[in-house]
Amino acid sequence: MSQSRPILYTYFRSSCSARVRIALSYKNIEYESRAVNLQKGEHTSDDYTELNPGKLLPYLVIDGNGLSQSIAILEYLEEVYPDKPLLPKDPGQRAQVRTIVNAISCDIQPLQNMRVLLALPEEQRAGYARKIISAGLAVVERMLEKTAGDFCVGNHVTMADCCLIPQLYNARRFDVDLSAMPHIRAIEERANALEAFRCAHWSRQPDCPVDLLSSANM
Ligand SMILES: N[C@@H](CCC(=O)N[C@@H](CS)C(=O)NCC(=O)O)C(=O)O
Repeated sequence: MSQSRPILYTYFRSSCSARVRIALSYKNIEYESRAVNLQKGEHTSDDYTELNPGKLLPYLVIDGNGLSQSIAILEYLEEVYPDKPLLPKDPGQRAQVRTIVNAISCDIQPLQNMRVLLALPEEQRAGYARKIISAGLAVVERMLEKTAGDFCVGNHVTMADCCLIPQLYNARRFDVDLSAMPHIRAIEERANALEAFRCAHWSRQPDCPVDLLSSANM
């Protein structure tokens, strides 16, 4: 295994990058951050596109591999760094974790991604994002009624929590009403009490502008 520290290309506000930040921190894998400013379009630069032709964050260089797609990265970390597992042993519970992961990473986040919002007239963006996230999280809340313990599936942190908590950053940014989602709010509170989630929070990233810190609910 390579001796050098992994390098994570990330942006403070990227929820997909946050999934990976949480998993790395939870598994105590030290890494270096390289900020790529989405607002400035740095993800479309030639240098970044050479790494990740998808022009999306995150991108992780680890053990001689260059990996894109946050869920593939979570699966890699789970396979190669099995300590502090992010998947339960029981196949049924593993499927529940992956169901929630997919509900967020396939059915919510892509619909409210930056490139999608930028395709809309500016005055429609926030309302559209709020609607998509609200409807998607309502589905997740229904799933959690059946699967949750202290966290999304049972009483241990899993990949599902690595995906849910960053999606809630976006929910709060777009003023989604979470009052009818008690499981989601309880899991958020428990997760945010853990150092792995705290240090991965958008407000704790070196590239987070100082003027946004007052809006951080941490
Ligand atoms: N399926 C990809 C999605 C990655 C993604 O959408 N990343 C966002 C930030 S969270 C991005 O880079 N957006 C730039 C854009 O929309 O052009 C993954 O899970 O890694």
